[in-house]
Amino acid sequence: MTQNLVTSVPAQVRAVSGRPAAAATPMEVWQGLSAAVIDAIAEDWYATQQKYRAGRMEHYFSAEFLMGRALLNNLTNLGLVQEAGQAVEAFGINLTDVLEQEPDAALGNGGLGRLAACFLDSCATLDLPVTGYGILYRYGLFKQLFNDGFQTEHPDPWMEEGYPFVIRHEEDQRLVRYQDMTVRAVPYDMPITGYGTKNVGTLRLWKAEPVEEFDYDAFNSQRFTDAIVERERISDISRVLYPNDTTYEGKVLRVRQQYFFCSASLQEIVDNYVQVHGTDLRGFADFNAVQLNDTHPVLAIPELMRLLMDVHHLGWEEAWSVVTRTFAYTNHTVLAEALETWEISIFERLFPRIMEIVREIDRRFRAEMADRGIEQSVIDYMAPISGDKVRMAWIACYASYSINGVAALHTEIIKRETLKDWHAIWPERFNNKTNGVTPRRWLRQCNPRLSALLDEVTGSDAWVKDLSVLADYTDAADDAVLDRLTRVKQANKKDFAAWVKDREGIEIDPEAIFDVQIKRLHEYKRQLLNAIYILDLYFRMKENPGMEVPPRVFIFGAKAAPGYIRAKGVIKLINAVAELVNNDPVVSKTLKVVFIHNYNVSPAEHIIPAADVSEQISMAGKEASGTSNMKFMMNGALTLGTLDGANVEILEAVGHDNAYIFGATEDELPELRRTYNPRTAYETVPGLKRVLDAFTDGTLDDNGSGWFADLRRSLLEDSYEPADVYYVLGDFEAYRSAKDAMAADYADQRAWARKAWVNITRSGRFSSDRTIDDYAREVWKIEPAPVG
Ligand code: NBY
Repeated sequence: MTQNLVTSVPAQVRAVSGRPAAAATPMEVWQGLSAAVIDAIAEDWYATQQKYRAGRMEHYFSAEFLMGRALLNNLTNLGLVQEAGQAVEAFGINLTDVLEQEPDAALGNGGLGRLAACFLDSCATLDLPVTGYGILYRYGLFKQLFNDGFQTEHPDPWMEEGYPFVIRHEEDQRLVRYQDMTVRAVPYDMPITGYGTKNVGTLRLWKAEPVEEFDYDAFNSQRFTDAIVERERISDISRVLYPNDTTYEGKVLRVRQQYFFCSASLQEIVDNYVQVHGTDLRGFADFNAVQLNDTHPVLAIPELMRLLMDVHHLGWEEAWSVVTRTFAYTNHTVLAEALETWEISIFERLFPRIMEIVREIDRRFRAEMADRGIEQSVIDYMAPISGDKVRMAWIACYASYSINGVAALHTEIIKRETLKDWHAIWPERFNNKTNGVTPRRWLRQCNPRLSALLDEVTGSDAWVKDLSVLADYTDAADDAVLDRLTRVKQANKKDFAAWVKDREGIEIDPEAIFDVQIKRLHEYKRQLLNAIYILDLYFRMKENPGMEVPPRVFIFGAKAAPGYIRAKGVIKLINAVAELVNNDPVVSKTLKVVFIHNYNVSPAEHIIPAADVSEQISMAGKEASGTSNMKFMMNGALTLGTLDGANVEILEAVGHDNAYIFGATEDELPELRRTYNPRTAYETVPGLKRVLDAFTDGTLDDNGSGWFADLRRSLLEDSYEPADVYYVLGDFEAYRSAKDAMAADYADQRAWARKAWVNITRSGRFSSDRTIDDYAREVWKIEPAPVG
């Protein structure tokens, strides 16, 4: 680094604001400081790109990258936090206020998008030649507000005030051709710094623009509106994350998006291969691998076939041989959405050549399967084309050399059920890659107090790059360390209480147990089970005023898909429970319910370091992995969970004494469900009837929406789906016992701190560095390529 931030920042702030640094707004200071960071890494970033393009590379294709804020993350990775503080304090502004100016880059829905972001951080830190490719959405995931306790959605124009962490590279633009339009794909690069390394990775996000700035003919012939409409149709492609795909037109746009970033990225990767390695494309897969983050980028498969055959003149077999050595596919769910399908008519309309290639893949697949003697009904089920639909997951399974699940249990389930026919034919393609999260953002950066304690206990910051070193210190905690840990948590909880007061206007007691469930709202994640527990506890306390109840704050954060009415009903229900509990003069002394609105990456950075209890209560077999479970563990919260997803592996790491596990297991559920009658649970499990009746007897108000009656019905009555699909009432008693026992255990602070310490020190396996090292060695076959 040539310059110190203390000298470079004022100059950058002046350049951005046009006034002396001391007169700039906090937003302008954020802009200036961010520009100074880009300035500081520019040389290394360029050197890294030059180095990577010469060797074997991995390309991570994802429709989502949930990056969150960039500035503090970069300062942390570069070791510049203190210096940045000095730089801005010199002209009278505090670093925290500057950092709070930054919008979250919410270019993802949830775990899948955040996983991609953690992976990029690990790749940079491990000096691995990996580039991310996605879409520069102008609007990220909707902003959530509550109106009378109902979720309302609002646009998130996150870049509108300028965003220094993406840099436009006009010179690298590509054309993406559809049958009805040709679009300019302009890349915007985001630098991905690593911790304690000069390497700087890249996330390349494509923006759609008209080929010609303006259609002057249309303009001149008074067809002004036509000219604008066509421009807007093109800009629509990168306008918004997940346009509603329930209508046909919505689906067309979604497919356009998918093809847009796949085509632009592959054109660039192929061009780079030609520049560096020459025009014989048969060697492409020796230097390039592409990881498909779920099925959203699967159009890359026929698109690479097209580029190899139509542009570079390979024959089908040669091209197919390259393609099937290039792609690897990650599955993220066993729910029906894993099996993304699109109408053939959409493909025909947008890109007939791609459809032609898909038909040929289908034809050859059927022939190959028949040769193998596979039964016709099985072939029909597995074929890329079925009726009027193209099945993206089947194309992915057929063309990929690697297929992975995201936790041990999940991988077993996809082998046994979701993808069982594939596994029967190609077992060697299947492998597990248990998810991980980056300890830079999710510990070093968001929890400076715990970070300092770990530095002290271990004698260095080596754990930040190798979290597994903490395992050596599980037994090293004497009472003094445990008491320090307790004080760290208490201080974090105080900060969080102030943050909640400011953001949500609710007072909470930092001495209470902070019990947290933060994740997308889905029936299978069972936020409803948590809400039922709270209501039941409320009624128990009303019934028995002398009951000893450990003080607790129940904290939620969740967005529901705008069209998922039942999920929105659960949000409204939790807000109604919060209203009831928080306004009860007696119960509210002991219990509070807080629903953090607009849950996102940066709220998570405030919540997780303050959490005591991590709610991971999905119905067993449904949560592929979960990743918040890992973030909580690293920050010393204890898991209250089912044996689902990566919870299973967390339990293996910490042991039964240090986690609270309850409920039916994945292998028990089919048998349990055969005889399960939720009505019986309702009538016989003490407390359940009272709670479910409160949904509709006037205790809770759904403002006439009928949503609470629908929730109650979904638990008790068979309709187009059986009653209580997610076994909420079936698991209720086990959940209540485990949660009550856990709350009682909190009283022994020393013992609690010891459990928390075990969780922290055994979290090494859940660093995304471990996950990425596994991908790099076993799937991508790439080596670290450090610069300088
Ligand atoms: O991926 C999540 C899984 O539910 C979670 O268990 C896992 O830990 C995580 C990372 O592997 N899946 C997820 O977040 N999925 C989505 O966000 C998503 C996005 C798009 C669509 C469906 C699901 N889509 O249909 O387009």
